[in-house]
Amino acid sequence: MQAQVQIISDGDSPRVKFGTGKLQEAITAEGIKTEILQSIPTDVEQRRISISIQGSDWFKENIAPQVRKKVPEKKEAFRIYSADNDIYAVGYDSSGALYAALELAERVKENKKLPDTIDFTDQPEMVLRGTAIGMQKTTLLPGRGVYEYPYTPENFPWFYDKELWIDYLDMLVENRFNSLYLWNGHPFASLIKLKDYPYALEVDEETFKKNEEMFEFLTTEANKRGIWVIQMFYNIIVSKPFAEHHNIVTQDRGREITPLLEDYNRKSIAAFIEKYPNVGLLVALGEAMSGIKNDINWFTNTVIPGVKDGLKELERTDEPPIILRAHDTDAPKVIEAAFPLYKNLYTMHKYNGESLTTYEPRGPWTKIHQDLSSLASIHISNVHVLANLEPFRYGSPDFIQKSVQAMHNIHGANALHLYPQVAYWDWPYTPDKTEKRLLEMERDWIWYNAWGRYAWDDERDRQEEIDFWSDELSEKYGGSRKVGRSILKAYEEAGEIAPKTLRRFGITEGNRQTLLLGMFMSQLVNPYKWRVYPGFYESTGPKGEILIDYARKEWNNEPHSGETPPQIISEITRHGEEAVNAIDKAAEGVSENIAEFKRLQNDMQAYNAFAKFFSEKVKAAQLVLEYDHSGNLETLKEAAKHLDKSLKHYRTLVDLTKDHYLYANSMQTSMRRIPIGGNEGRYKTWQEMLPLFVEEYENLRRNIYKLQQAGSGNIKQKKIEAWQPAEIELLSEKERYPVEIGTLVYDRMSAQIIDLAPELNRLTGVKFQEQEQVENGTVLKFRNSKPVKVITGYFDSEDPDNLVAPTLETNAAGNIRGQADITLANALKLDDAPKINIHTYRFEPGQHQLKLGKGRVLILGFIKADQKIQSRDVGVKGKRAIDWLFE
Ligand code: ADA
Repeated sequence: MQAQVQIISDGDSPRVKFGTGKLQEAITAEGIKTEILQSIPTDVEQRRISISIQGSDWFKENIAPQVRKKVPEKKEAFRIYSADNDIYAVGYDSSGALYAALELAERVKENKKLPDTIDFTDQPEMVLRGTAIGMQKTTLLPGRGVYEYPYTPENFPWFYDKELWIDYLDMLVENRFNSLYLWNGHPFASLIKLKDYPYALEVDEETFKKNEEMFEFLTTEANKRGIWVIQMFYNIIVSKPFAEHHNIVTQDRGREITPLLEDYNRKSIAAFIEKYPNVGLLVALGEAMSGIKNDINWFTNTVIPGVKDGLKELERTDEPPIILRAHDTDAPKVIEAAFPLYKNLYTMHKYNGESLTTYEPRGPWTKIHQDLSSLASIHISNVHVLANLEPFRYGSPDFIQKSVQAMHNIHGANALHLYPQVAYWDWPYTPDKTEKRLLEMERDWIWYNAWGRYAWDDERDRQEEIDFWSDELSEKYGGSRKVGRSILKAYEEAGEIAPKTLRRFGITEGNRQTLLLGMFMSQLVNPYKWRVYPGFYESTGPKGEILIDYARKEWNNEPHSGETPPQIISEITRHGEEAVNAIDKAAEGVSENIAEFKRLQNDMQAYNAFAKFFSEKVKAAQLVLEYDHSGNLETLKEAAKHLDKSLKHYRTLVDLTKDHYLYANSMQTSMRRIPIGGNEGRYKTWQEMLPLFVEEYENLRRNIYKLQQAGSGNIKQKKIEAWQPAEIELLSEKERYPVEIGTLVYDRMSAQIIDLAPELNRLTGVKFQEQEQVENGTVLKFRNSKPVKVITGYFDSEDPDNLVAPTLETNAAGNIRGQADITLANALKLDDAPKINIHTYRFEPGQHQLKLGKGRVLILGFIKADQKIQSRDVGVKGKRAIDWLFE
């Protein structure tokens, strides 16, 4: 039979060709016979569809001037129109033509036929719309640091699975994503060989070839779909064999930039540009280096020259974009210093940090976005690790649409970079406990659909959006539009819970915290002991009060302002209930994808149980804080009742998750600290957490009992033993001092110890010169024959002359010696100094150098590493924190 429709397109453009193929598939699926031609025949009668790029040679030869219509002059824009009986799908560029073909294919699918007449123009708002894939794993590889994962089939079997890539890339193009980022610490040693550093390569010959082949495959397939592949890397990391060869470490935040590091990295970057000319670079000047001077130096003297060297080899005179992340650096300063050398710089910054918390961002983090978007032509908003959404299903189009609006209107961003909704560290899987692991791209289809849809156009009418999503959902799960509407409601109600809870009660948006596992009472009543991430409260939500401020104001009868804790707990419990009601209502009409629907339903129940658990806990915490002001024991007893209730809901959460989830958080290392350390992959399920929450309840009960026994007097505290000091050999020429009342820790009278925690009584400190520490930092050299912990005292203040304690939000390696948590809060009092918190660094036997950044910090001595030490708030300065009630 003769073809009924002829599709005519420019076969030389891979994107046009790909779009043409997809359109043909859609038309053929409706039983219409098609043929593809390369040029427009003049003598046939069939209906013709041409797909073309406006202004191209092909266009000029094939599209008659009288049927040409204007396409907006914007990258990726397109117009589809009919004239006579023919259809013209014209793109401003090849991506525009691709999208025109796909749009037409979509319409054919929907209406089961080609349109009779049409004139439709479209163009994207966000110019880059990309997704992230972590070439990373849930745990560290033996002997390697964070982000150090060579590209090998053992580490990433899925990376070599071409079918999986095709599915993923198809999903991306369907949602009109046009960029794909691969994240890794130091990818170069898996992808290029250097003449001067042959030993740097960290994969075998066979793997190297496979990697070349996969990059070729991936970039070619991506390009067909209008997708630009971008490789991300962290600075300064070197490969393991390179480090071993030169007897250095692979990464060290405090390291100096040496000619060797410079040369190796510059050559790596140059070779990468030369070999993979279509792959972009995303640069993180952080984590494994520090100090703005170093950052600027590295970017301008190593990264940019490396890119330029590569371009020169290729005899290219254009400047492909280099994307700079604002993470852990002062990006506006770096960009300003780099502009004279390289013009085509894009910037990127995290949207709400490493969580999704608000569409009303403000504060210092918004300022970073605004500064960057006013400097660079393209500023990308990065929806980074979704630490507060793991592991349940998230798909609130309403929240997502408003977030994209905030990216444009508040931050000035014009591009999006999206992380997977869950399990970034475990891609391509989800944490669902199913017989066959679910693929994240499939489970979280709505996540990709929604962000892609609004990145393209965020000004869509809400009512029409409700209909659109209701239809999408009813198509997926069967049932009427009403059924779809109920599912949408469930998603949107549940979609408020984690954002609201984290921004009002969390310690950090960073993946240091896994919100949905819950929080301890101490974290609610004494959050600063858990090191609230500076800027978090001010940036990631509307103005409001955290619980301790709220309780104080209540007690003082002061007016409240903004979002309050009681408001949020009443809202989240309502959202939880509404979500469950809506999903249960939908359940009656669902007829397809039933197993997945049940999992979704279970997630809604889990969110509901979480909201109830959390709210009861907040009520308890509020009463505990009230007791702290009033001393009324009855209030504490009330608190215990709420805590008991919260446990009941937590048990429900355990029941709902134990057969449904493998874990809550995909980063399963000691970088996870809240609610509790995730060392060796522990405490990643609700079941594992439950006994700890029971214990804190029992501790409270026991302490109430003791308080009651003591009548109005104070209860007798357990005697606290001093930590056992350890023998070490100090290799730095330094004076030592006994850590006791009256000692001077610096050479000035006001640096005198006037009170201290009994734990510190037997220590012998190491004296440093204050000015020397502020200007050059602290270096402590010692030798030990048994494992020891170095006891350090960090000043709790914003004075830039004091060293900031290790911050995991910008330094994922900041806990490799167990130093990230405060071991003793408020543990030492000097005559004239802020509170001092104790952090400890563990060292195995050997010779060591502890290098700390610039600023005051106390080295209070060494203790035997394997003794049991209890973390607590000592309260030597000011009032003792109330969280002792839970110890
Ligand atoms: C933090 C976080 C890491 C990673 C990093 C980044 O250090 O803990 O997991 O996301 O930020 O690159 O932004």
